[in-house]
Amino acid sequence: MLSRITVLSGGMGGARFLQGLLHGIEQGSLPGVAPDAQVTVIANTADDWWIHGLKVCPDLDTVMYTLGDGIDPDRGWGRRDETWSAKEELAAYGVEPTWFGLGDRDIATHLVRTQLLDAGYPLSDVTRALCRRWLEPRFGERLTLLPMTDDRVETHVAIADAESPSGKRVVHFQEYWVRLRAEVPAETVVVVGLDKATPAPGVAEAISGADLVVLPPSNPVVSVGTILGVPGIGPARRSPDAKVVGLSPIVGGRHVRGMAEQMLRSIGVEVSAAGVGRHYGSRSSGGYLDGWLVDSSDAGLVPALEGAGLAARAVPLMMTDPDATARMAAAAVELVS
Ligand code: FO1
Repeated sequence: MLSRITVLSGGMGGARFLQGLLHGIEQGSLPGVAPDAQVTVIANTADDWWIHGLKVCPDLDTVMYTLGDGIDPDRGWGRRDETWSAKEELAAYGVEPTWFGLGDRDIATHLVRTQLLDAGYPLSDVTRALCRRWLEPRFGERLTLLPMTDDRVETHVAIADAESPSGKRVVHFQEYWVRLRAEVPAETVVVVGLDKATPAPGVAEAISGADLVVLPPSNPVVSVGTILGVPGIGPARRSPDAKVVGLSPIVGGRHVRGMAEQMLRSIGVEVSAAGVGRHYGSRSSGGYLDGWLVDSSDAGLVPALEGAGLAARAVPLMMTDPDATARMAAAAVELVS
C-alpha cells in the first residue's frame, strides 16, 4: 500500500489534480493507496512577485485556497466572493501596475505573509502558519504544503522589443502572463536565483521518503521544471523503490489552460504529450519518470512513449470534477504499481 505521496505542483493544474487525489484517498477509490496516506505538496515559488510592498505567492496560494475551499473556481486564482476596492483605490492614485489584481480578501494573505517574512520567518514557516487556517482543519497531518525553497527565485522572460537596443526586453513572469497574456513568444526563460536555491526544510525528505512522486498536469517548464531545477530536488533525491508518474498537461497538441505551449517552444520541446513525456525522460534513460499518462485522444502516442522506456497509458485527462480527477489519480497509481 502506498502511504507517502509527494506531488510537485504549480498553480491551477496541480491544485485541481490534488483535489482529485485527496478526494480519491478519502473515498478509498485509489486501489493500492492507504486510506491514511500522507500527501506532501512541493509548490513552485518562482512565480512569486513583490508588488505594492507585498509578497504574492500565486502557486502556494492557489493550492492553499483550492484545497481549503477558498478559491474562486472560475478564475482559478484568488478568493471566491472577492471585492476589489483596494485595487480600485490604487488605480485612482495612478499607482502601477493596474493590470495585476489583488482582491481585498487576498490582500490579507499577502499582508500576513509579508509581515511574517519581515519578522525573519522563512517562507516555509510562513506557509505552515497560513495553512493552519486553510488546510489543517480539514486535512490535519494528512496534507503538507511546502514551498520548493525558502530562497528568493523569480522566473523572468526575455521577449522581442524593437525599441530596445538589444532588440529584447526582460519581464517578470507575471507581466509576461498577466499583462502580455503570453501573446508574444518567450525567447528565453530564466529562473533568477535558481542555481543558488536550496530545498526548503522537509522537501528533500518528502521526495526521498515518498512511495510515489507525481508530476501533475502543471506547466512542465515554469512550474514542474522549476521545482526539479532546484539543486538537490532532481533524480538524486528519489529513493530507488519509489515510483515517479506524470500526467500530461498537453492534450491533442494543446495546453488545456495557461501558457505551456509558449514555454515548451521557448526551450525547443515538442508541444505534445509525447514531447513532454520524453522531456521529463524515463528513469531508465536517466530521466525522472517510470510512467506517463496521456489523454485518450493521444492514445496513438503510447507506442512511441513505450519505445522511449516509459510505461504509458491513455485515459481521460480532463479534470472536470474531483471524481474524474480521482480516476486519473487511480490510473496513475495503477500504471506504476
Ligand atoms: N492572473 C491574472 O490573469 N490576472 C491577475 O490580475 C492575477 C492576479 C493574481 C493575484 C494573486 C495571485 O495569487 C494570482 C494572480 N493571478 C492573476 C494568477 C497568476 O498569474 C497565476 O496564478 C500564476 O502565476 C500562474 O500559474
